[in-house]
Amino acid sequence: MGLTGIQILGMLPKKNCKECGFPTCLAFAMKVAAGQADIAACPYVSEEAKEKISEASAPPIRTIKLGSGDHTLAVGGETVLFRHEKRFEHPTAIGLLLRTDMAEDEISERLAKFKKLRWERVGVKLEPEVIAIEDVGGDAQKMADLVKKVREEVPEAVLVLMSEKKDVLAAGAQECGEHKALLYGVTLENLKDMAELAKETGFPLGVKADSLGEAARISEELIKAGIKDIVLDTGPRGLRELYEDQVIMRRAAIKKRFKPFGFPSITFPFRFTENLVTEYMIASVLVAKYAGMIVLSDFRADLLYPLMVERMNIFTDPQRPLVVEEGIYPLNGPDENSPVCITCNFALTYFIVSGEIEGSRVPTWLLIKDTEGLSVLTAWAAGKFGADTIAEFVKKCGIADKVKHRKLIIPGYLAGIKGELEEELPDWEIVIGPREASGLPPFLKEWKAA
Ligand code: B12
Repeated sequence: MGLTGIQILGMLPKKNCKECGFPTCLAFAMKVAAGQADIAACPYVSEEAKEKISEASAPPIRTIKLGSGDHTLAVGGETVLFRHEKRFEHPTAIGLLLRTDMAEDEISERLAKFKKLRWERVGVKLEPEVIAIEDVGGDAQKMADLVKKVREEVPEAVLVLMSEKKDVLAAGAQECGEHKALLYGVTLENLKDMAELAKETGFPLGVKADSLGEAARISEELIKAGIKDIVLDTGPRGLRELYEDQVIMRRAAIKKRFKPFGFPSITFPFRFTENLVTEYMIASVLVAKYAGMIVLSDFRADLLYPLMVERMNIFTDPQRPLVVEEGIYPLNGPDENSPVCITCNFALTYFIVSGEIEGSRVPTWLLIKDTEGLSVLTAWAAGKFGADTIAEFVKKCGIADKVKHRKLIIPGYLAGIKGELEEELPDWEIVIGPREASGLPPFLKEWKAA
């Protein structure tokens, strides 16, 4: 169980030095207990206390980091059973399968798909992250060659290397260098060898079990052997069992703090069907309940896209609205005579307004002001989209250098701030636009710079 703020305070040196960034040790302890500050920020806490507090405040499901640098992928780190209790932390990683016995052409075709099948939706990138390479035949050189090819052609991909043979995984790991791959294939038989390999490489291990009980046993043995980074596969028995395993592991880790299940899972839906559509349906269940990683037998745009959208929706933070970046958005190729509109950075508002402007084909500058994801009127009511903040943004954003005229079109719902805004921006004429974005196309077509 986590420690309370008072328990943490008891372990601090209580100097109230403020070096942690908080005014008192008590305030700092409360933040650490709430998971909003890291105990390492205290320069005077003893190593022993640091370890105890870090351990107690660690998420019940360990965060496993794979890859390297800009291409680091985190899985796990979950703290709740249901998203509305707080949020889910790390989206289920989606991967594509390669096998060491696949023909060159097929591998090239798959790598091309991996690079191509990515989208952007409401400002969020939808991208697969993982390539899993399965050893067929136990040839270490073949594994090394394929890992090398994948690293060269898609350096952004995080790798899962699949084999029950230590030398095959070691050869693949060698080609990864610093780019941490998941070494998948730990069984009761090879456990000792694999634990050694994990220690040599510093790479996480993937458990390959035949049942929930066996997964717990292997996990327990690995923990005893000093392995910290583990990913769990409970094995292919049936679809129902697969689903139940995910739920049981999540519940046991979060409700009972059962350590052997305190790790993310990896799943392979193709083991349950030969039909690709069914495979993606299984994957969609696993995104919702609770897979850490899913490896798919193949990528198909029409199946991958909805899976990615589902993942995006489940892993957004319910307490934070989707936002777009503050800035100047040129729509339909505007020039120095084109109209200038302003709106908030709530993604829903942005996509409605920009969609209408794009549809009108009128070249337009759209200014997006950061309102912390609130809609026009909500932001106004919250003091984030009033005359003062809009004026400040218009002055600093640089739009005055892009247009010759000085006319700013504001949302019709903000008509009430016209006078105040003209006082704040004396060089600008404030034009009240229509209330609804659907009124923008006829409005813009009528618009004249002079
Ligand atoms: Co509120 N909220 N809300 N709210 N909220 C409403 C906005 C409203 C109108 C409800 C009411 O009383 N009738 C009032 C504002 C009253 C007023 O000022 N006239 C209101 C209030 C008072 C509040 C609170 C202050 C309540 C409180 O705490 N006392 C807080 C403030 C938040 C804070 O302090 N942090 C509050 C909170 C919320 C939550 C629950 C957080 C959500 C916020 C969700 C979000 O913004 N991300 C919330 C909602 C959902 C709403 C609600 C129901 C819908 C807002 C919405 O999402 N609209 C409205 C009621 C309503 O509007 N029916 C109340 C959809 C988006 C797309 O609309 O941004 O306005 P939009 O964009 C449209 C137009 O403005 C136009 O096109 C878009 C589509 O047509 N448009 C244009 C947009 N940009 C541009 C640009 C140009 C140039 C043009 C021409 C047109």
